[in-house]
Amino acid sequence: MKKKVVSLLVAAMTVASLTACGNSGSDAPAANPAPAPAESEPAPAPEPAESEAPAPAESEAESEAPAPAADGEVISVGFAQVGHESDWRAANTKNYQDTFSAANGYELSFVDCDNDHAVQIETVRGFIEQELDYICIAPIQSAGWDTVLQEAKDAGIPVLIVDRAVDADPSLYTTALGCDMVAEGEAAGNWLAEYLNGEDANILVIEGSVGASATLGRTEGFNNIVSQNANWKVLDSQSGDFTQAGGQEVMESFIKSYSDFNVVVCQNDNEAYGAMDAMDAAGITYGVDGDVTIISFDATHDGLQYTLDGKITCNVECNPLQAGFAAEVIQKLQAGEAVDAWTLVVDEAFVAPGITSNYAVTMSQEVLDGRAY
Ligand code: GYE
Repeated sequence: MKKKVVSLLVAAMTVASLTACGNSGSDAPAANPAPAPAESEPAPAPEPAESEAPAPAESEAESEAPAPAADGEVISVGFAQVGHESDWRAANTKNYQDTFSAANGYELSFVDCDNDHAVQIETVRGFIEQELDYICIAPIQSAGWDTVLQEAKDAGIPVLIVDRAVDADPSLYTTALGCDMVAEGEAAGNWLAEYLNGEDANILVIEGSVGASATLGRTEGFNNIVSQNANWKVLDSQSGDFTQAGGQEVMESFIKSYSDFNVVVCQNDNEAYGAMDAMDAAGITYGVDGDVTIISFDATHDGLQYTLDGKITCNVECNPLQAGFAAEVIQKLQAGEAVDAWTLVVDEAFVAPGITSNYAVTMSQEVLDGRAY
């Protein structure tokens, strides 16, 4: 079907370009696009640098299944997904496939881009050639998007940037949605400062994939807090590519190079599983009763099981159930309504039992039982 949304998009994009200049206390908008209000709402006050997660612009992440297309017409949606690197990604993919189902009135063209930026660009080009109604992109890396986004814009196809952010002018796409990665990194750092209570920290960081906004944002946010603690030292920071094998490999090499560390930050749960395997093999103890404190991100079901078990001491959530937001945007555009430039998916942090924190929820079996991913 062809759209009646083009003129509406011009209005929405104007809002986007007017409102997307602030951010929640960092200076890296690519990794942390500022939450933009709906047209009718006042702009949110900027967050201080050491803030906790910013106030949500939108509702809870877990949304109901979307209503089928109002006019009964099938809506074609292309989704250029990052790949299949992690449990988080698997949950995110399933959520898109469930949400953009035929029963809900969609025809989803799903492409797993296997963490290859060039493949992802060509995938988007293919969606443009097929004249799909909407394109969702979960960007593998934040840079290098201007040309293909311009092509989509020229073709009049609305683009939703989902999960991760792009380093491109917001006028080139319709809307963006996802978690605030800088705030996640700051939450991890703030929790650590509270937990260590003045103790020295010798920190090793296993980063996510190079150039991904999730990596850039979590690194930046955590470093914001490192710089406030004179007795913290980041000994090394290397990419584990958001995979278990990558986390294990990086941790093994860290163990060879460093003998005196007491904190390991893993930028997702799968990397943490690999890091724990490497420490087990080397006889290094970790967790609330061990020598090394592990911080992780994602807070997937298995990651939170390790948190409940006291192995991962703090786990900062990033909710992968985001497809409902994308469907909501598409339904609004279908109805000729304006959409927000940015939708924040809200998340929180969790800590092992026995720990209380101003920055995180203490883990319990109930929390784990309620975890859908
Ligand atoms: O943390 C990681 C995944 O972009 C937020 O990508 C996402 C990250 C998530 O591979 O597990």
